[in-house]
Amino acid sequence: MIDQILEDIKPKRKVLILTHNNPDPDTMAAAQGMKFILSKTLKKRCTIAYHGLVGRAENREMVKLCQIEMHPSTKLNFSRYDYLIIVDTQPKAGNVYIPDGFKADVVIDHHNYRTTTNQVRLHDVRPKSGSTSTIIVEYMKHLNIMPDASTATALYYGVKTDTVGSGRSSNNHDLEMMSYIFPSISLKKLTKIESPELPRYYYKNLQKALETAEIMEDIIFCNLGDVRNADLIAETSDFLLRMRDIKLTFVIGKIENAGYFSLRAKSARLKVGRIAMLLVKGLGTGGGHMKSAGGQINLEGKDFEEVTAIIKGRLLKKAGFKGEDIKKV
Ligand SMILES: [Mn+2]
Repeated sequence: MIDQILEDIKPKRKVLILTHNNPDPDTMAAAQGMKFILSKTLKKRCTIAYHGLVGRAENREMVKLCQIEMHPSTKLNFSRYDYLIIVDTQPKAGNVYIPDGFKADVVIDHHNYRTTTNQVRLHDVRPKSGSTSTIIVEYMKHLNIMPDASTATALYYGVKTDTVGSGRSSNNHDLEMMSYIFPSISLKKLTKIESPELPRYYYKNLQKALETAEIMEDIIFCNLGDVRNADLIAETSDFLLRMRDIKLTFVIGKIENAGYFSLRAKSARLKVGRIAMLLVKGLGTGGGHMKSAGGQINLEGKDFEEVTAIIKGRLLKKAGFKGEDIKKV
């Protein structure tokens, strides 16, 4: 696929690489990796753009230490670019900002294939891949190029956080790709990325999460209300999932006019990607993988608490929980 992509880009002048909104390490690393490939093979310079915020302290550290140059897409003039690549998401997934009248030329992703993606000329969508970074490293291996230390560290962390790091599904191929770039990574940078200093609001959020979390047998439901960034929701979900005897966590929060939620499971059997879609049917968009999923709800004309109650009802119904005996942490 990468040969085809490179052939297609050759005559183009300005390439834009888009991450998904509120970018995570996988999408940022994939973007940085593609940028590296294009500069190495075609001597092309490209721009990386994102929408939303980089929330998690680890991710901010990664942007800084791996020198990922990203621009807010809302401040960008899309018509200045003649080629658009989207990584770690798909055009109609609901978590990527593309202005009206613009279309993606290439989509590289590892989420479930969306039928609307067949409108994109070149797409490499592999739901079996643990991360999009895995696919990018495979491109590098195929092209016989080695990333620089910053890019390698970013890609390594990208694969890790989407697979082994969070206990999500990974396969041998992901591990093979990690070992391909391992000799190039900076361990010093990686260590710093993995244990950054944390802001005060992180602890405030944690306090709120512990106060509001409701334990219902093996499920935790947590409404954080207003949050500072969407990553805090996913972080809280991951954190609560570590509790003994808990199988599933659902965490929801609100940022301005949108609700965001994160669904996590210890077992891949639960297929939370599908549950996420079901929970927000008619309300918003949701999706994900076997153990990790999320989604967003446009709250214009809707009440956040009402929407949350509907979703909670659906979740409990799906779990077969009657709603009695709700425990606190
Ligand atoms: Mn990913």
